[in-house]
Amino acid sequence: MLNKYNKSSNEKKDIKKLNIFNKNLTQLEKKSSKWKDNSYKKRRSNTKTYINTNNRGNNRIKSKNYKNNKEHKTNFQIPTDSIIKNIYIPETIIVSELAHKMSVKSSVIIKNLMKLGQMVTINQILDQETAMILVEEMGHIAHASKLNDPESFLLTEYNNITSESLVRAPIVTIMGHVDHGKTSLLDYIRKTNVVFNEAGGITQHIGAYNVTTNHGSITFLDTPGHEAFTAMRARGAKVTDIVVLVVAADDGVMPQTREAIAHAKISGVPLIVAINKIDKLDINLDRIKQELISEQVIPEEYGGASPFISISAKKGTGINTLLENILLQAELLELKAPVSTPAKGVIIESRLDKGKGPVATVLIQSGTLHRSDMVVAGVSYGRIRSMLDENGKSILEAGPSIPVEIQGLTEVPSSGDELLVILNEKKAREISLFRQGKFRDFKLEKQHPPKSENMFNNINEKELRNFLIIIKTDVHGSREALTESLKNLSTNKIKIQVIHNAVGNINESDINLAITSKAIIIGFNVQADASTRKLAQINGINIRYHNIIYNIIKEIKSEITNLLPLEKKENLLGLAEIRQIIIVSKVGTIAGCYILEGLIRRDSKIRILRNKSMIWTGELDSLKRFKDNVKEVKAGFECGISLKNYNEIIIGDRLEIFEIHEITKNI
Ligand SMILES: Nc1nc2c(ncn2[C@@H]2O[C@H](COP(=O)(O)OP(=O)(O)OP(=O)(O)O)[C@@H](O)[C@H]2O)c(=O)[nH]1
Ligand SMILES: [Mg+2]
Repeated sequence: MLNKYNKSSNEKKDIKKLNIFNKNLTQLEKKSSKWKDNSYKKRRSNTKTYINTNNRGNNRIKSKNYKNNKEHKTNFQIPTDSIIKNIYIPETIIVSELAHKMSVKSSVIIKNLMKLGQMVTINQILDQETAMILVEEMGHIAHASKLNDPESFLLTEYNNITSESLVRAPIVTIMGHVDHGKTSLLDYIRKTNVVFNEAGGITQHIGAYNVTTNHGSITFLDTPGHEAFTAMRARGAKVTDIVVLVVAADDGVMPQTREAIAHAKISGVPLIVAINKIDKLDINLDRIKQELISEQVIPEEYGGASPFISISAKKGTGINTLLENILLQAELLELKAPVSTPAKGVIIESRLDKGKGPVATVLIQSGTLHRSDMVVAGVSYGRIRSMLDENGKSILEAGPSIPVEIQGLTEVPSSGDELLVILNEKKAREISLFRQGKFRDFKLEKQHPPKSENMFNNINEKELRNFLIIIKTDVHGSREALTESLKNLSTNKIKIQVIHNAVGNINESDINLAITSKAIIIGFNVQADASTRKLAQINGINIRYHNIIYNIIKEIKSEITNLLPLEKKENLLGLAEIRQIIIVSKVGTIAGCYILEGLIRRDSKIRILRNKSMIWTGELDSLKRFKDNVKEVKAGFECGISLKNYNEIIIGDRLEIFEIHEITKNI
């Protein structure tokens, strides 16, 4: 058709235009970075493309013009069927917005999506992929918009800023099983006493410290060893250069030792083993080495990659050697980072402080963070109001490998979120708002699972009981750890549902949620103010305050154990044989029995076996020896029994004598 029209017009001029147009198209194709599917090219070659210098992009008018022009042959214009547009699509887009971008009515989009098998409404949010397919189907060029990608924004905006990479301090994560002495080791190195102030003597947050040793500067991340904090350990291993695995000489390789080894392996970082507590008596270093070797952690002395250093965090033995080894490894890694670029870092921990607002610990990975910098971290953004080092001292800037506590964010970011300095405040707000929108959609989707799933839940509702919990914690990391640990206590009979979890004190809206949902509230290192407490009291809402994670887990575990139905267990007591049948008027049939094994009790249950098949199960009505009622008859004796509501016994029947125990199920 294209040729036909070219033929019927001022050919030379049009062919030239067409060439230019096609050239532009090729260039656009090249620019279309993400969308490399060639199918759209095929589709586009099928699309009718005419050139109209007077094009306004309205298909209907255009085709009408074309018709009219053909008929009247006056005022001739080259008809145009469609115009190819470059459409930039963010990660989510509302149908009406997409229609606007494509200069068509929303109904056109809805119809086209229908053809693709999707029923949507005008206000529906489309994901990027669907929107891009639709755009391409409609003959336009789709581009994945990078509006929400601050890194690419940074790259494009600041790629002129080049900065020399300088040597940076190694980031060393201390990992290991609970109580193996990780915090004590850091306390010795830092000459502090963090362990002393820890609730229950266990670490429940990631701590980040930069230490200047005699051998050089090192940044340490102290991770918790309790099993509940897997996510924190994984995060610790992700941002680190080196893992120091602490193994207590008196305990050896334990579950979280293995977990730490796995984290180090996944992250592909070198592992240094510190065998701790060597000041203790009765320890066997060879045994520990062997245990580690069987976990594929091979000491250097056996040709492996991991230095094994024996230390005592209590006495300070071997710690110098450990530090030397850390810095030696760091040297081999040639750790460098640019210093004078806008900072990039990772959120290690975050919390909502009553006075200060959102507070986050950030580990700077490259560039320098300045007080008053505008930053984006996850869904939050803001200008840094205050910056403190790990000792609470105010600082003005922090370079690579330095952990700092920052204030000034609009919201509490999540641990693990990337922090980026964005010089343009408007852009920072835009990115944050965009992410918040996406986050809301994601949350909504989670709250309203697909219908089929709902149906499935209903089917099981009768057997499944829900135990609803609201969790409020001081920091993001414990919120995550607690939520996961408690959810994992669910059984096939009781489902633990954390209906709300957030960082911050318990407030009235938590109580209101608990009232409507009948949930219990767990406050971890947080409080409730007087009015909240009163509201809870009036409504009989159960608030549990805790500061040690394993106490919460223990408490909830025992509560759901009590909710579980008791399990019935049969206990075989003995075996008897019917040797005589006596029918007594008004009393019924009495069986004269001989107890072959075990015993029979008055409250025993009986199963009658005839020719090896079970014919009746029930209870005793009476148990006698001679004429006396008795409580129990043992093997080798005879007795007379009558069965409750059953008389069809015959000589030779065997009786299995048993009792039922009700036991609490363990989870
Ligand atoms: N004898 C002896 N005891 C030690 C040594 N190092 C630590 N401990 C003791 O071991 C206990 C646990 O030490 P922590 O430093 O809290 O252990 P942790 O690995 O940080 O524990 P979590 O953070 O809870 O996983 C404390 O009572 C310490 O005093 C050591 O070298 N020798
Ligand atoms: Mg600790």
